Amino acid sequence: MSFKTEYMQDLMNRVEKNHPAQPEFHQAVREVLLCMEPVAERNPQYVEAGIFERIVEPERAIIFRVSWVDDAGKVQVNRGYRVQFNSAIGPYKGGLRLHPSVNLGVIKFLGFEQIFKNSLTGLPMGGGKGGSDFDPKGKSDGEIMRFCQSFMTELAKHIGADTDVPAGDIGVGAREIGYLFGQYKRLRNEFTGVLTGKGLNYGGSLVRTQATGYGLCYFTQEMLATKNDSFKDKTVVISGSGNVAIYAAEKATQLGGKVVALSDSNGYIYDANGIDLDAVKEIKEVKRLRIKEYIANHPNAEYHEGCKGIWTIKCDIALPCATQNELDGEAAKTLVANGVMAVAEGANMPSTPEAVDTFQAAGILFAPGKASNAGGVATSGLEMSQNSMRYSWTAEEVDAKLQDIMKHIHKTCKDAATEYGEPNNYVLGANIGGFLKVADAMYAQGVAY
Ligand code: NDP
Ligand code: 2IT
Repeated sequence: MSFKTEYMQDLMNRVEKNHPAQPEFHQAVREVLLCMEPVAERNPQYVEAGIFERIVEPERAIIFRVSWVDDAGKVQVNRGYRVQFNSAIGPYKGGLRLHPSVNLGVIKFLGFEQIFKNSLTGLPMGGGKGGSDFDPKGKSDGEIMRFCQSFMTELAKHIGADTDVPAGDIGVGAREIGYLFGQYKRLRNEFTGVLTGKGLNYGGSLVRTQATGYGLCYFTQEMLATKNDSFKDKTVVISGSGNVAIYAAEKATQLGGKVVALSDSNGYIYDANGIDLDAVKEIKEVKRLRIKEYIANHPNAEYHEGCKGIWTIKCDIALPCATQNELDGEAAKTLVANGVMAVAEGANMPSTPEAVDTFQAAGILFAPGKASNAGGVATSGLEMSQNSMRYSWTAEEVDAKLQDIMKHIHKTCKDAATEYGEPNNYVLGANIGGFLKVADAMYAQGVAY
C-alpha cells in the first residue's frame, strides 16, 4: 500500500527522517497514516490544527540508567525507557517490557499503538509504554527484585495514579509488578493505584491475568459471528506461551475450539489431541521452563525447533500472541493456503505489513492487535476504577464488563470501517475508531500538546 496524498507522504517522510533507525516505529506510524488519508479529507480542521503531525510525536520520552548488582556481586547496567506518548484523553497508560530486544524505537511503536488501543476501550486512558533491555531469562528472584527496585527508583519520579500508570508486558508479570509496586510505595510512602496487574491482596483486579487472552477470544467470537460462525469445533493455533497465549488458549477451549499448538522463541509444540493447558501452566507459570518440556509427559505431542514453523500447521483460527513481526508474508500465504478463516492478533503488531495485505486480499477475517488485544488494558482501566473507589468487583462482574468492552470495540471498528466504505477492514476501523476520540480531545485542548 502506498500513500495517495502528498500531505501524508510528506509527514511519513518526516517521521522517518526525524526518528532514524526505528523501523518498528515507522511501521506502526505508516499503518495508521495510511488509514488517515480519508479522515484528513473529511476533517480539514484536523489538518489545520496539526493533529497528525502532533499525534506521531511523543509528548515526552524518558531514558535512564538502571544499575543493579547481580548474585555474583557484579555491577550490571541496563537502559530504562518510559515514553509518555499522548495524554489527551487520560493519564498515560501502557505496559513495561523487559526483553533484550527493547530499544527506544520498539517502545515508541508500542506507545503509539497504545494511544489508539486505549481510546478504543472507551475508558479514559492516554497512551504510553516503557521497559528495558534487561533480560529476565535465567535471572534469580533476587536479581529480578534488585533490577525492578533500581528501575522504579528512577521511574517513580515520572509516574503516578493520575499521571502515568504502567503495567505488565513481555517479561513483566505478577512477580515484577509486585517488586515495582513495593519500591514505589517505599519511595513515596503512598499506597495508590500507580500500577495495574497488581496481586489480588494489594489492589489487583480479578480477571486482569486472564483479560488479554480472554478479550482476544471475545473479539474473535464477534468477528466469527458476522459470518454466523463460532469457535465450536475449530482448530486453533496460538503462538507464544506467555500470559496472553495461555489465557487465549483457555478461553478458545472453553468456547469449543481445539488448540493444537503453542510456541516460545526456541520452538513449538504440536498436540493433535488438543494442548493440555494445565501442563503448560505448570511448565511456564510455576517452573518458568521452556515449552519443549511439554513433550516429556505427552508422548503423542511433537516438538519442533524454530518458532516460525508453527504457521505451517493447518488451522481454522490463528492467534499470534508472541511478539512483533513474528508472522511474515510467507507464513500468511501458508495459513491462507491451508484454509485459515480468521486471524486475530493477541500480540502487538505480530503480522508484518505483507502478512496483513495477504490476509486482507484473501478476504479472511483479520483483527489488528490494537483492537483485539485491548482487553488487557481495558481490565487495567477497570483495576484503576476499583482502586479509585477502594472497592473490588467479583470475577463475574469484571468478566461481564470485559465482554461488553470487547463487543463495543468490535462495533466501533465495524461502524468506522463501514462509514469509510470498507466494512470488512478492521485495520481501517480500529485506526479511525481509535483516532477520532483522541483527535477531538487534542483539538478541544488547544495547540500546546
Ligand atoms: P510474556 O512474557 O508472558 O510471554 C511472551 C511470549 O512470547 C513467550 O512465549 C516468549 O517466548 C514469546 N516471545 C517473546 N519474544 C519473542 C521473540 N522475539 N520471538 C519469539 N517469541 C517470542 O508476554 P505476554 O504474553 O504478556 O505478551 C505477548 C504479546 O502480547 C506481546 O506482543 C505484548 O506486547 C502483547 N500484549 C500483552 C498484554 C498483556 O496484558 N500482557 C496486553 C496486550 C498485548 P520466550 O519465553 O522464548 O521469550
Ligand atoms: O500492550 C498492552 O496493552 C499491555 N501490555 C497492557 C497495558 C496495560 O496497561 O494494562
